[in-house]
Amino acid sequence: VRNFKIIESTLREGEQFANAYFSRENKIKIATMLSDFGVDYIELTNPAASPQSREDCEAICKLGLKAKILTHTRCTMEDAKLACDCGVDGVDVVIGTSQFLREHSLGGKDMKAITKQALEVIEYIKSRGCEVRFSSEDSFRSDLVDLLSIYRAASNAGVGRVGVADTVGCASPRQVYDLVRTLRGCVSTDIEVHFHDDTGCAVANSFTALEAGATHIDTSVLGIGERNGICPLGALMARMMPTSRDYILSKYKVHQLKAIEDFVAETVEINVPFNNPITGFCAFTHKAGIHAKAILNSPSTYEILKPEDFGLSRQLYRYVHFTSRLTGWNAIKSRVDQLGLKMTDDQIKEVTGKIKQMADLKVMTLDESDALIRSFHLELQQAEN
Ligand code: HCA
Ligand code: CU
Repeated sequence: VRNFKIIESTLREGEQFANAYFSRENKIKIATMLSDFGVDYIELTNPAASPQSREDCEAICKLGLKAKILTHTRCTMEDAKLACDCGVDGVDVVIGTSQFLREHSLGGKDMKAITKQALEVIEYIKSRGCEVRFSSEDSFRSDLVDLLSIYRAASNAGVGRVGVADTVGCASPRQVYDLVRTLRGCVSTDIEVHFHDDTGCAVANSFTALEAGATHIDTSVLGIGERNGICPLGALMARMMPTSRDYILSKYKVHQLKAIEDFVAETVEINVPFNNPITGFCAFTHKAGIHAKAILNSPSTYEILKPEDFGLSRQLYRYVHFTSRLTGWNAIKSRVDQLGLKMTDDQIKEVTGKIKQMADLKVMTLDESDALIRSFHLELQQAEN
């Protein structure tokens, strides 16, 4: 899988995250960082949302970033007009197609009325010289015939991309594969996908969509978005590395990922999750004796990702865990070396035994384990003299 594009929606979907409040200054900083990182598109909140949203959208369009600027609107003429007036490169329009949304959000509109409305809006945006993407909302709970018909109509009307959105996060990877594959056979436009993470499948679904022929993936930094969010940018990078490392490294400055995540986390007042791919605090920490031993010989034994690829130094990350009942003597041997002490293998095994005994009784810190090693070493020296 390669040649896909990223539509980075931290400044749209991400603004729908419960904790998100982005000042103009922070929006500009995030957009600039993302553009430098290499994302292809940056999607901004609908300018119709508020006067500030509109002014911020205009300001970001004027920055002249490398990434193309999109905004995201309802499928109405008023929204479309306002969006085009802001100077965006493209407009992502979306309209509900599932029974749920047509009944509860769109006042009972039928597919015929929805299609007619969509075609008018598409025609208008094109006439303004902007790119246009047409997406259904809640695609996976929509009728397949309805979906394919409206995508076909949008494609005939000349949209550049059609979008599939798992608005409620219900889709499984296999369903995603089937729908995207089917759609791939029906339209010749690009295909964008947008996956919510309610059931933990957003990254897998994004990857599977690419395998099925999708061309554009929606992400946000740390996955922030409505409810528990969408496919995270960093996790997608991680997912692509084993299969497309050269492509990813040639296109995206992945060593900037940590700085971007840290900045967004700070802005929306959250911590980077402990189990975050790549940047979680223990993403490259090895604990069990067997793991630590092998890692010390060769990291690739138990690591599919290289921290160095992401500009993360081994020193910064607690690479081997030295202080638990699972710690093996090879790990302690490397710690003894790091501390600049000299011991025989038998002595190291003995002190490892002491660490394990202590770790059975309490949670040990690195300092405590180091102290234990040092006092053991001191006793050895005293015994010698
Ligand atoms: C929503 C809209 C959306 C749109 C996705 C898209 C969704 O907030 O409900 O236009 O690609 O998840 O359906 O984010
Ligand atoms: Cu969404």
